[in-house]
Amino acid sequence: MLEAGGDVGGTWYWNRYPGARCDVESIEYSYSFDRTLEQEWNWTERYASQPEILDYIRHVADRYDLRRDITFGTRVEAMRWDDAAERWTVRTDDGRSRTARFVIAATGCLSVPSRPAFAGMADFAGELYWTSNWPHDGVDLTGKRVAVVGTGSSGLQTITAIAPDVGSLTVFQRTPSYAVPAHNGPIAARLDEVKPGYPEFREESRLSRLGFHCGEDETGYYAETPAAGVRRELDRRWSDGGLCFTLSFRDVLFDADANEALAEYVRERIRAKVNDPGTAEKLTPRTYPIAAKRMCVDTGYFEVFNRDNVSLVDLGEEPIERFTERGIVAGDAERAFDVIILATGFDAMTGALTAMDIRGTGGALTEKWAAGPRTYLGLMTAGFPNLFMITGPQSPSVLSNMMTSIEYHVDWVTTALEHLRASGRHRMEPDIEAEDNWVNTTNDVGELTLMPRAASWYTGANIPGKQRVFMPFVGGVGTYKQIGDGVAVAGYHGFELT
Ligand code: N01
Repeated sequence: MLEAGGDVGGTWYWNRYPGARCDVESIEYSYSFDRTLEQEWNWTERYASQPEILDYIRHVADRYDLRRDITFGTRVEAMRWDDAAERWTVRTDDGRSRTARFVIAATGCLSVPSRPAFAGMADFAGELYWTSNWPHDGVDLTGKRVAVVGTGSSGLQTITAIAPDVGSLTVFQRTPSYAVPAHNGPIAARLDEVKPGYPEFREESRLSRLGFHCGEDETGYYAETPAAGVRRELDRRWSDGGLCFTLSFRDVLFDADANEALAEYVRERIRAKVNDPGTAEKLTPRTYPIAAKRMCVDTGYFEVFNRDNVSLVDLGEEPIERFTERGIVAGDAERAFDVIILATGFDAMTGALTAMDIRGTGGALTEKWAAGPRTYLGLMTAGFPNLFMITGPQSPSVLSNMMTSIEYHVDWVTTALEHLRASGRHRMEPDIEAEDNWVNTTNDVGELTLMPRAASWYTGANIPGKQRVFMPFVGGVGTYKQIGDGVAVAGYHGFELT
């Protein structure tokens, strides 16, 4: 195993910014592969904090003695397929090359930060940090004049956490986010409830739409629900908290009226939380359907703007012109800062794969994917034999509980490798026809929804020059599992095994 980080943890190793926390419930966002492990570990909160998740991952690495097989601090730069030898040569940044029959790219969906180059950035004399690569020793922000650029999940959590400590906080917002309350809290009672039936609970998650429980069976259609019932359901989902709010009705992602009802409900809540009507309006999302960009889960984010030390800059009105030695010029004003924090997101889903120079039987992956990723089931791509992806593009991945989706892919790949070995074969690759069909299927299902209507990282819209195409499979985790299981049972239908 080759790992760029200095230790295990991936996302939770790098993203150590203040307030970092998972917005999938800890009871769901954990490994299910070992029943003893899931019984032993006790989460403390409904939504686990970054330090607690990192502790958990370290515990798992120690418990199964995984570190002995991991080379840390080593980044893969290039991979080349040798068709005669039927092996990959993998070159790393330490100058070494290794060969392998099979390669599994478990490189993450949100692991390559997007780092916009603002003019004059190098001139800034204060401290500059990226949430996606936060210093391990932490940063003392007490009493300082701080700017945060970016108001996605990372920005929201950072802003909420640091506001009480900093001298002043200026938030630079390009697009406001829809956010639902977390209602975080202790979890002991819920753990006692779930643990005795954990295997069944996990199986339900694997067959659900998002890879975690959202009471889907009780969900109706907005179009068939009377106004009072709509209100009751939204109030109930809001007081439950968390991402399941987006599953209040089955048609939220398909029916513009249903979507607008949810969006308007959230806007009303924002207006109720923010004292100054002008600031509330700026914080109110209006330009894209709710849930078409990744929803945020917040703990007092909007209320932060009622504090005297917090102000909001709407980049629509006052675009960032440049950074200076003292701070940031936006609109006509230069604002001075001691610290600038950039929470500007990631080159999502394809970024980690295209950052490596991967060459298969017919050329480079970057060329093959120039007009968007092309995969079969998000697991493999034709022309790149024996290269598996974990939560690759065109699988549910980022639209799901990543733990459920990661475990499913790991199991699927493991079973495929066992099958190859048992049948005396050593090469696997998708048929181009199966791949084309899958690409068309994921695009068609995506187009049925409102999701492509937002300029989101799901479509690559946040990366200048990246081809805009809706990348995840939106058909749901359970449906995807049924398809993936069916393909395997049918002798890996659509794959060529030799
Ligand atoms: O990144 P983002 P993130 N000038 O891309 C803005 C997961 N996650 O790190 O919306 C000015 O969402 C950009 O503006 P706009 C989760 O899946 C989970 O916050 O593109 N602003 C946006 O506001 C999440 O969705 C958790 O107009 C610029 C922000 O920066 C995903 O990771 C926590 C800009 C980027 O938001 C990514 O979240 C954190 C520019 N040049 C992350 N470029 C939890 O589980 C970008 N922006 C809680």
